[in-house]
Amino acid sequence: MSSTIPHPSPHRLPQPFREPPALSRVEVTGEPRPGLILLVNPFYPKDPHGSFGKHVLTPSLALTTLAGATPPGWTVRYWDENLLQGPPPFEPLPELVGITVHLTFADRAYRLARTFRALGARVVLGGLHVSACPDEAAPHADAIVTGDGVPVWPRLLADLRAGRLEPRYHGDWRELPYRDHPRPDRSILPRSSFLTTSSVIASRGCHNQCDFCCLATERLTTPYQTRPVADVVAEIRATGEPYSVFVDNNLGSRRDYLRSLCRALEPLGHIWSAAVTLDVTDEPDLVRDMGRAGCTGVFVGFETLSRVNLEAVSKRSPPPEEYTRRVRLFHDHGIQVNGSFVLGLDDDRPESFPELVGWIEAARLECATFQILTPYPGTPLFARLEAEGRLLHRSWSLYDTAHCVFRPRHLAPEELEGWYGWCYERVFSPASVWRRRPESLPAAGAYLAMTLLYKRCNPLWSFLIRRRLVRAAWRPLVQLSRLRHLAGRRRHRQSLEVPREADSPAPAAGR
Ligand code: B12
Ligand code: SF4
Repeated sequence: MSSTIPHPSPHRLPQPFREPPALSRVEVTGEPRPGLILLVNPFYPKDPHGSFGKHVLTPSLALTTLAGATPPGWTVRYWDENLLQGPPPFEPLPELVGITVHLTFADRAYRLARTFRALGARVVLGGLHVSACPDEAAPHADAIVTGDGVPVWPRLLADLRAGRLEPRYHGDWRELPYRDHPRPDRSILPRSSFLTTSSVIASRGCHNQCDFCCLATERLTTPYQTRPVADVVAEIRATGEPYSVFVDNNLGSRRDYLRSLCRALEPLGHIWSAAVTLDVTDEPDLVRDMGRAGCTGVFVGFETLSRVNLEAVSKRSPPPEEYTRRVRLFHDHGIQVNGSFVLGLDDDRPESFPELVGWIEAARLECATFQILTPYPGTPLFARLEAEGRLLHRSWSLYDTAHCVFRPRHLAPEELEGWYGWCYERVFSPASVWRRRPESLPAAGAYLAMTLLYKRCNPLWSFLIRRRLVRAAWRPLVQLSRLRHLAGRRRHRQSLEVPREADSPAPAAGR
């Protein structure tokens, strides 16, 4: 084990990104207002190594989905504490407060629940962490919801009206076919606070089952399901946004579905990004279709450069020696790549991290996201590390992928955290941003503007978020990207001069 622990320079984390808004002086005199529902996304501390802008790109779909499933006769309000506008409004006091809970902000969610209940509101908790650890969440709420919230929500509201709210509800993932789910209600969102309110989901589940992924959690293992393509496209159109983010865990899990989606999206002239697994590049013409359909960026879980690591976490993925060629395929079709990497897998050693960053630069990944391996409760990884006596604690707020919460095989925990900071510092440095610029000049200009705003402007983000200027700041860059993408597409088509039916699945078809 190396004794050299890298010490990345300390980052200042402004107080609003570090601490939740105070709840100490909450006083409410009135009774709960009948029919008023408040949906809350609790505060979580931000990672000083990452971009603060990341948290205001798109809203999570959990709360808009519940709003969409709310029957008539209720008024729904939305509050996201991460938008830095203070704690949720307590006046008028809602009849019901619904809080979404992830493990990193479970403590904050419980604190909010306690406060609202003390004032006389009823509180329902749901979300990933409630599904993973229902017994922990139950004492903090009047009711908890595990599994799919959509089929349960109208039932729960009817029970509340009838005065027979139950302490636990479970939504089976197959209870309501995915095609029959109501559309999320985005009218509750503060539009100016997000880059785009068009976060969209088309599928759930994944053909892989990596042992660290939350999809491997008991009660969260969803059968693979897709929404009808026409519904997804109509929903995107209705948002009126130029840019959408697919929040599917893996939009590329079923390639025939992705292909149909691309064909239906192409005429919209819209741009979008999505998480896909690298194996979509098995079919180069699918990547070409993605580019033509407006895909400007993909989030790809490469995870590691080590084959041993890939096998150990049961990730079925193309081998690392093929990564560069496959990245190039995305680039050839105007698609930027944000690579996601898990640090601290059992085959990782101190020399793995400089090697990884070296590869990221050589392959010119436009963006990289690092996560320290984190055992989410209920996953096979959690069970394994627990059985091996390698878990350091169960302080969930530190299970945020920026802290090492287990004993890595070949590194000390603090050494791994040091390498994590080092990787971000290197990849966000001006020299590295420059080295990874796209080869074409216009693309490089857009990339540099976006990257500098996203990665190098954390003090500015604090100002933009508080003043609700996020959308205004991003919008010109988004429009520019869209116009550039459309122009590129037109040039591409002209240079090919072959009708779509004649397209060959060979890589050359997209060049
Ligand atoms: C959008 C998103 C973000 C956004 C916004 C997150 C936020 N909290 O606001 C951003 C980019 C900021 C983000 C950041 C991070 N994220 Co994130 N993110 C997502 C993503 C892609 C989509 C979330 C979403 O909209 N899902 C769709 C909704 C409909 O599903 P859902 O939330 O499960 O809700 C359903 C049920 O759970 C239930 N439900 C949910 N809430 C409630 C509440 C009530 C009252 C009821 C009744 C029911 C209910 O009903 C809903 C409908 O069935 C998910 C992956 C995914 N596809 O879910 C990852 C995911 C949630 N993120 C994850 C992680 C790890 C992170 C980061 C730590 C990553 C990082 N290294 O920075 C940070 C930390 C942020 C944090 N502490 O939350 C993990 C969470 C793992 C875990 N076990 O907690 C996920 C699952 C990705 C993954 N596969 O690993 N994320
Ligand atoms: S490929 Fe990605 S989404 Fe699928 S199981 Fe693995 S980590 Fe989860």
